[in-house]
Amino acid sequence: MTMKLTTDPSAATLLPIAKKEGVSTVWDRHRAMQPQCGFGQLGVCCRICWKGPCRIDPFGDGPQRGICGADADTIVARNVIRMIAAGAAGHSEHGRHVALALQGVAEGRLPAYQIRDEAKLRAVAAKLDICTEGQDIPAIAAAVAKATLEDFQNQDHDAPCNWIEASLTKKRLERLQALHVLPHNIDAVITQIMGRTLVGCDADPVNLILGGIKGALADFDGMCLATELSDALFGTPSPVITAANLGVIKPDAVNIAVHGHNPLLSEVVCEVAGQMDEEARKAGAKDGINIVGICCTGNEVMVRHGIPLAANYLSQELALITGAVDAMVVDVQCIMPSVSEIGACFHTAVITTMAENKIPGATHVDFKEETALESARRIVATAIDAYKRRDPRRVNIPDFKQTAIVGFGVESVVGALATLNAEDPLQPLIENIANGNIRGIALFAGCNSTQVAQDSSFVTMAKKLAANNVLMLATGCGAGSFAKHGLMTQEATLEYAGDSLKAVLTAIGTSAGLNGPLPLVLHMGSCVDNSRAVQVAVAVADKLGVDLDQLPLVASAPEAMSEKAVAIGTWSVALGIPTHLGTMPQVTGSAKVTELLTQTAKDLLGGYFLVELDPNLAADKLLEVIEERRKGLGI
Ligand code: NFS
Ligand code: SF4
Repeated sequence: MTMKLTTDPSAATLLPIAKKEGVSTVWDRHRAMQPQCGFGQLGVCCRICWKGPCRIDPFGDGPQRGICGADADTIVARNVIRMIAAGAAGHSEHGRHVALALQGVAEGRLPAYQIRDEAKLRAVAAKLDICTEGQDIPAIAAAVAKATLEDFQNQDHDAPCNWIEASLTKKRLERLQALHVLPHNIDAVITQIMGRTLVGCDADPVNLILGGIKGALADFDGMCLATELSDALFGTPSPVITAANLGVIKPDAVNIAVHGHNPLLSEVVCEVAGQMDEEARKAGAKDGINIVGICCTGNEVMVRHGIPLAANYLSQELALITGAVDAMVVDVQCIMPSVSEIGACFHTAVITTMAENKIPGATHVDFKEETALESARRIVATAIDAYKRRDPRRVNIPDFKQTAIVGFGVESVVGALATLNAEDPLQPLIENIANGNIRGIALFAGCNSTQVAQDSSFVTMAKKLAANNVLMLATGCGAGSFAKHGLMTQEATLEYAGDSLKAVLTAIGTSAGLNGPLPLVLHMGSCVDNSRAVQVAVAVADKLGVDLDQLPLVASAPEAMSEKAVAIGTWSVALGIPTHLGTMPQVTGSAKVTELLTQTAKDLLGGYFLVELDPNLAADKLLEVIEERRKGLGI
């Protein structure tokens, strides 16, 4: 294997140390896994029942049907929509926790939480058409929680989920309704996917994929509510200057890495760490407690509080190999099971917190919203304890960190634009798109994957799109890539943006008081915060009286790997957005499913998947798509 593994500069320091310490990393295991199974890669392996596993011969010589008679189209479609169901389950379970926490706060049951952003709560209530006149904050919170939980309970198939109805253009809702893909109940839709993909059920690939699209839209619903209710509880992001990459770990502090996804855990850990700082100093850490983020939890606390980001997905193990992380606290999703073993090689306490997400070898501190403060205190105390066992001779913190200006929620984007036109904040954006100063907008999302040299596709594509005057938004591990590589800085705008984009970013940034341009890529938050980008797009589309599939808007997940990314990509397509994938989706064993997702979708929904593994060509293709959309609008 001569492929470059990662472009993250920290790895150059830490991979040799991993080798010396005898610690295997994700890249070692990737190498050991070669060659990977071709049937799996094509999506034609079926393990849905115990007559199998069955696999379809892609060359046409061997079996063309599984033992039950399912062909490649059925098998591929079933496999991919099960991925969507899993992704939607992850996001909406996260959303359900937040909604239940909001309900608990409204009822005064959860001392660890409060409504930190009342204005946001009121805005959410208005969005959901909840009358707030004369109501106090707990009553509004209760009503918002109730309307949200209906999205998990409604049994009327003809009544779409509340959040999706409140979050899309009218035209898009009509189009999705006509295809019968609007979800009425998140849980029911996910259950239906599991049920229809059982042995001997739905075998029609088109019908299956439509069911998958409905599941993906349930995923979108879950994300919208997770994002907006988290803002009400923890604050709406606004621009903040912070830093990213492993250099944010401090040698003289108790370093606690918060990792996973749900802000319900990390917010309380951050708060309690502030209260226990003195204890850390007493234990000898002269810089007190230093919280750093990993993956989407990292993004959540980064955009809300400016907590520095240590790592995105592929470098989570490297954080431990620095030998200076005293505790890694995790909740759900994207946590490599290898972390407990690596933690044990050092002094690091790897702490799991969710009853349904444990890792052998890790310490488990059960985290419940009702007793969140106590659990957080136990977690921080465990970190301080571990710090005392740290071996300074084994500490290797790479000297890499980049400044990152982050925290661009819808409100702060609109707020920045309002400094140019208070009456009509979207006008400056629309004007600059119409006159071509901004050619289009690209949303970068999704993961890292060992199929791609870490971060390289994100960075290559962003530089090219920037030079061609495309405005860029980012979330998730994509945002982490850009932050680590210095593309969320004003300097990056000056260096990489095309002239007209640079002028627009400078005008907005200067008038918003940033003393210079906006950063080259705007960090909108975690993966669930992809809903923020949709909100901006919907506002623009509504103002122009068009639908989302007419806007010069594209999405890209150049290093996707998670089932959650499959769900997000699919709703992005369903909303009418051309969506690039830079890793090979496991569907190409069925020509029919591939055609459905990359071509037929375009007629049905306006959006479609565009697969291109070469980041340079991918950027070119997205630029072409943007120009085609501009032409359609006559601009
Ligand atoms: Ni999204 Fe976030 Fe990262 Fe991918 Fe995982 S952390 S929810 S799934 S790997 S972007
Ligand atoms: Fe094989 Fe059919 Fe069972 Fe799948 S469902 S494993 S194709 S027999």
